[in-house]
Amino acid sequence: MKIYMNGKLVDEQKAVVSVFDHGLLYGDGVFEGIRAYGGRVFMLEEHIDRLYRSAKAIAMDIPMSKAEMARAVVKTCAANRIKDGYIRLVVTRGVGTLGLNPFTCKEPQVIIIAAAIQLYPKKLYETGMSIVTVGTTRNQAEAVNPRIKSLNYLNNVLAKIEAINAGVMECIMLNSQGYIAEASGDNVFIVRGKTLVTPPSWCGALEGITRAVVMQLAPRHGLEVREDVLTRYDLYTADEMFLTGTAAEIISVVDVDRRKIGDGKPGRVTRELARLFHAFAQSSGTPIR
Ligand code: PXG
Repeated sequence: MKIYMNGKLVDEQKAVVSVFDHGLLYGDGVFEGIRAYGGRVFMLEEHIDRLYRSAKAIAMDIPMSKAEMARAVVKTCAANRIKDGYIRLVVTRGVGTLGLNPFTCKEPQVIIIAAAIQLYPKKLYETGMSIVTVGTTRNQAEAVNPRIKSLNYLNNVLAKIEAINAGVMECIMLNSQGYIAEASGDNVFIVRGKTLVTPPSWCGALEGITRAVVMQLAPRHGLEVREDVLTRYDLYTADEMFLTGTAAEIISVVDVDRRKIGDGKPGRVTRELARLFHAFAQSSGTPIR
């Protein structure tokens, strides 16, 4: 496998990071997870825009333009003959001293990995997922804003540990006020009749790209979409519920905290949206060449 590192494609064995990189020492950096479908990179511009917003939010200047970054992603996919895959784009603060001061770091490190995708088990897309709400609350916007896709994912890792210890693969994180924020690595939607509702980013949600695609597709197919504050009441009483994410795509949730959502089976609206999403994903994107 060839890895893109700071302008060069290097062998996997040679793609190594310094122990003095603040990405390692402090989780100081930003990242993106991107998909390729049928030889095209899906929503590339949107991912790159979010990466640069995350970098700006942590006062980090990525040492290349957005257009150069897009070319680097495509080049890395081409070098690894990726048609359908998962791309991890990482920008660390770079090498500095052992102290916290990010301004000792000379230059951010840009790393691009293009590999195969690891999804939830296929069966889970047919049966739907069981999830739980967890005690670890989402980071407060005044601390590390959840809109920043930073390398510091401990908040989500702690939530994921709770989920796995409870015997499920994903969880719902609440914000410190008790409102639904998102899942540990996915956004949340509920379906009420012909309306989709998802928490606004100020409730503690990442502005997910898959979430944005769903919000674009739904109104073209007779569904209304709303951002609104949600509580656990809204989840437990929803007709349907699903999660969205680059890796997960659209996955139905059939119970939360062992309470059945709707009739406990993947709902009609969720299945239709998943179909529309796949059709859209297969028919758009930046060609890999
Ligand atoms: N919320 C969070 C906290 C995320 O990390 C999403 C929502 C979905 O956003 P997109 O743009 O992908 O639709 C993410 C992204 C994993 C994993 O292993 C998941 C993400 C990132 C890194 C790892 O499950 N999801």
